[in-house]
Amino acid sequence: MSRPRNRAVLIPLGVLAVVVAAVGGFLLWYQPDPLEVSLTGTSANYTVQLRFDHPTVGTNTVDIAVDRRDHGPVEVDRVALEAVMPRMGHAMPQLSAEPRGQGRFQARGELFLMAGVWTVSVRLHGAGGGELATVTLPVSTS
Ligand SMILES: [Cu+2]
Repeated sequence: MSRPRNRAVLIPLGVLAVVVAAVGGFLLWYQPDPLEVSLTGTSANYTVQLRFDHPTVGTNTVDIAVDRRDHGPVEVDRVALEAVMPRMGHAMPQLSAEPRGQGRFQARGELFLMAGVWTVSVRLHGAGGGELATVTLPVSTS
């Protein structure tokens, strides 16, 4: 007469199997892009998040999210990036970002001349004047 006891054990095991399968499936499905780099800088009034699809020598795509530190309305209508490599004295021409609405911008172009550590200055222009946020990141050759 051990049947009821077996069933009491089997049901939790079944639930466990479903949970394990769900978690395993999620882990197989969720693979963050290993080349993507996300960095956050701050200016006087804004938090600026830069997301590089792959910071490399050559053409880069950078998604820029500008949010007010006090959560107020974003009054930035123009954003430009300037990359420098202090160690070797390299400075790249300014790269303008395209506005995508609601404090979101996208820049695409040549930012880095060579592999190594680069500093990117984000110039924010708006009704309230100009502000600057800076991030530093390693850049690879490919
Ligand atoms: Cu160099």
